[in-house]
Order: sequence, then structure tokens, then C-alpha cells
Amino acid sequence: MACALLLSGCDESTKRGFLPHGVTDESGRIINLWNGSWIAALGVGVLVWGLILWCVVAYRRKKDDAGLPEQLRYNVPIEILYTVVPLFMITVLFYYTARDQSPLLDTSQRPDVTINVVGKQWSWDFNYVEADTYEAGIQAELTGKPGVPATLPPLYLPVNRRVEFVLTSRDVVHSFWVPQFLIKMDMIPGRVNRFQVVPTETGTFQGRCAELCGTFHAHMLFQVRVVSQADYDAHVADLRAKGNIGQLDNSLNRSRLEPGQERLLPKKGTG
Ligand SMILES: [Cu+2]
Repeated sequence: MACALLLSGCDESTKRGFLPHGVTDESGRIINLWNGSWIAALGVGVLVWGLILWCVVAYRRKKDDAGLPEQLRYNVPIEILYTVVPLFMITVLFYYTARDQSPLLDTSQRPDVTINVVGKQWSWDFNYVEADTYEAGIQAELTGKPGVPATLPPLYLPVNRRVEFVLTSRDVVHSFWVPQFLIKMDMIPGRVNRFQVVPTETGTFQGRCAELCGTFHAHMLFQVRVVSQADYDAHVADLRAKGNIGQLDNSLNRSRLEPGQERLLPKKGTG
């Protein structure tokens, strides 16, 4: 594509349009959409700035000008132009957005692992559905000293397995965000939102809440640890051995799910 060609001489970070390094199977698609969008926006910006500068210079007040400049109105060709051109641009942007949004939000495939992530003021409960265990998160204590990341609630995921996130909230609107997944989604009280990713790299990645949700919103941090299947199995077995058996489910929420939302929750015992 044109934008790939344009960016081919640049380093990795510039090629990604300064996005974080993506670690899921859909990273390439998201980076292309992002680069295409900002390059189009930059093109429009350069054209508009150019026209503004040109007008300012070409039509500035001359020495022998007197009174008001000539007053113009009803220039039909120009009015048609500035209706048709933006419509065309919006249609193109809409096309690419819709083209990429449907696979990104597709949840029709059967996931290998389902995690019901529940946002709460100001941390997260991670329910491992198939393993029937959970991690109850506590808000981060930002002491300013080293070692804080190790105290954040961990979310373990197996590498190269399809993970479905089922997102709900105990109280107010939160947003589940792992910057290196290049996707985030709101958690809305009473509703169930879902998306799937396949993490393709092992490692530890930061996670945070991306929706201002109250006093300690900034402390609503977690860590995603993408590990091998064996390490993942060992971790969920550990959680069960600690006594975290069952789910911290949505009956603990401040309000009930809206009618019709219950069916979007994972069924028990679908492992
Ligand atoms: Cu939040």
C-alpha cells in the first residue's frame, strides 16, 4: 500500500506511526488503519494550510485598496466542491474503518481461553472461566519507589491461543486497555462487551483503565503476562490451590445487568 511504501525507509517506531509495538495477531491491520488515517488527515491538513496561506498572501490588502473588498456570495461550483470533497473523504475513511472493525470485533470463533474481566473502583477482577478460578485485584499503591510493577494484579494468558475478553463493570464506566494490544474497550455497568485477541509474543505488558472513573483512576493498573501454555496451566492451578475456586461473577455488581445482556456472559462449564 501507498503508506507502507511511504514509510518503508523509516525505523520500526516510525513505521508503526509511533504506536507501541503490537503483540497480537491483529497488530498489522490496526497499524495499517492508523497510518492510513493519519496520512490522509495530514494530506488534508497540508492542503488546507496551503490554501489558507495562499489566500492570506494573494488577497492581502494592497496599498491602493479602499473600502471593503468585493463581496461574493452564492458561488455554486465552489459550494458543490466543498460538499462533494468532504463526503468523498468521509466515505473513504468510513469504508476502511468498517472493513477493519468487523474482523477486530468478531467474536464468532470459539476461544481457547475466556476471561471475564470486571472493572471496579479502582482495580480489576480477572475470572478465568474455563479454569473456574479468579484473581481479585487491589488498586496499585504508587509509592514512587522501585518494585511497584511486581505488586500489580497479574492477568496470565497463554501465547498463540485465542482469548476472549468478556468485559463488565461493578460500578461505573471503565475501559480495559492493554496499550500493546492496540485495542481498548469500555466496560459499561449493566452491559457485556466482548472482543478476542491472539497474543503472539510472550512477555509482560502494562494494562490500565482508559476511562476516568474516579479518585484513584490512575491507580487502576494491572500486568498482562503472556506465557507458554504450560506456565499458564501452572498459574491457574496455583490460583485454585490458593483457594480461588469459582468466579467473582456479576452478581456482585452494584446494579443488575440489563435485560438481554445475561446471554452474552460465558456459560459455566464450557471449558
Ligand atoms: Cu477505571
